[in-house]
Amino acid sequence: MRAFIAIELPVEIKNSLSRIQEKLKIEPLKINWVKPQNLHLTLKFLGDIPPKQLNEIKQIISGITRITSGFEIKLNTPGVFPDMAAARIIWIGTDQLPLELKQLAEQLEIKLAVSGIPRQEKTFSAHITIGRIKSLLLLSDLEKVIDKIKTAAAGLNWGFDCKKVTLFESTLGPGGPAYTVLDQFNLKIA
Ligand code: 2AM
Repeated sequence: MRAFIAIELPVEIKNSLSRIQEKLKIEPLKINWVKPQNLHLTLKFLGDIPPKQLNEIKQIISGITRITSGFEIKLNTPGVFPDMAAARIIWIGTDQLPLELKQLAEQLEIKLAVSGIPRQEKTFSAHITIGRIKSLLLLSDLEKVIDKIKTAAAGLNWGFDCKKVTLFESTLGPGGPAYTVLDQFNLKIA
């Protein structure tokens, strides 16, 4: 089964992001916009795991979340991966990475690696993917998209309290992935 660990977003934030996506859809650009119900902040992509490993993974997540305090995250900046010249992913993230979030992602990497889950080579970057670019955009078009996100986001309050971590199964289908909650883990009350 394909699985990943993520932070779910409050419905108000999903709605705000969805409104921004709607504004950008009028552009004739080849971008797959992530469905509002699928918007999330990935902590760790597990890839294909044998279902019999699930309990072990849940215990690792539980061990980490139990000793990590909940935190507030402020989403305040759009960006792209890997860079403006070859952008494939459009995201919203933060330039104020909470220490607890950084530790959560690091601990998951370290402890899951012991159980044979491959480590992510890149350092953790807290982001919510909102769109996937299907074919390279002109730099000027991409700059327009990013500017529009900044304008649309100005004045919005995108802070939220993160109190739990979710383990998702991802099922790939012709209409895109469908995510199912496998389990949820409360963070320590701060
Ligand atoms: P991202 O969009 O936040 O970057 C569920 O599939 C999530 O896992 C995706 O939203 C993506 O996170 C992440 N993901 C999917 N495939 C991945 C891969 N091969 N390597 C790392 N992360 C991946």
